[in-house]
Amino acid sequence: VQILDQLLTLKREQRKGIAILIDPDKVDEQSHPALLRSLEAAQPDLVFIGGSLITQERFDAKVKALRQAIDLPLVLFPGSPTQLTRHVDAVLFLSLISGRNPELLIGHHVTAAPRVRELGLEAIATGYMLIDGGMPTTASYISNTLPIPRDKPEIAAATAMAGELLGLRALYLDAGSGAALPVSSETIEAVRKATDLPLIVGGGIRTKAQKAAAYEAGADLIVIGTAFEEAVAGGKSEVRGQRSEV
Ligand code: 1GP
Repeated sequence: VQILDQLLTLKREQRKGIAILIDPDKVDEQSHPALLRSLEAAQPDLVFIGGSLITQERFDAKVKALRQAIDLPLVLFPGSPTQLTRHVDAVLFLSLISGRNPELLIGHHVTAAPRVRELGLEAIATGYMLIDGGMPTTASYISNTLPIPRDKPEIAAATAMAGELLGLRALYLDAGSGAALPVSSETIEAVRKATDLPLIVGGGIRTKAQKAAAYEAGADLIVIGTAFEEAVAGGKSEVRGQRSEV
């Protein structure tokens, strides 16, 4: 339970954490030096691994190479039950509790459970909540679910409460990768008040102000994917008029 303990410690000590999300399909060994330099600059607490449409065999090899290069805890953020590998410290065992797709509430878990056990991975039961980020994202399209509307913090709060009552150990509020708008402070605050679980927040976070707002509203760990990828690619990129500060 080391990684869950790390999340609980972040929360208990009100030490705001950061996780960098790496899509193994977008990195190869040539890009490792740039990746490592950017990780050094970002100083994350955790590295999340996951994302795109990648075959199982290549996934395993890519994550193994990352494991050898990166001296930080690696946590799988799986996009499908085939994205399991022994070369990580833990897996977010995600239930998409904002949606009503039974495969993502229990089906994939049944498929994945024997392999998670076999690999001896720490599995962190996580209530994953997609929140509308102003545009359709890969996550809402692939999961075939509707996100929780941005302006309905009470629905997010009730969903989070249900997750806690069901025994989940962490919550992840996600506006989806590359979201136009990150999860609102009102939604984060409502969920923070509704539960005691460690709170992970991601999707569309690019600027220092957005990070600070998420922490201020009650996030324990924020997840940065797209803005980090741009930093690795050498981009001090201008996106929607805001300079990426990650
Ligand atoms: C997506 O929360 C993560 O699941 C990260 O999102 O790529 O927008 O940073 P970004």
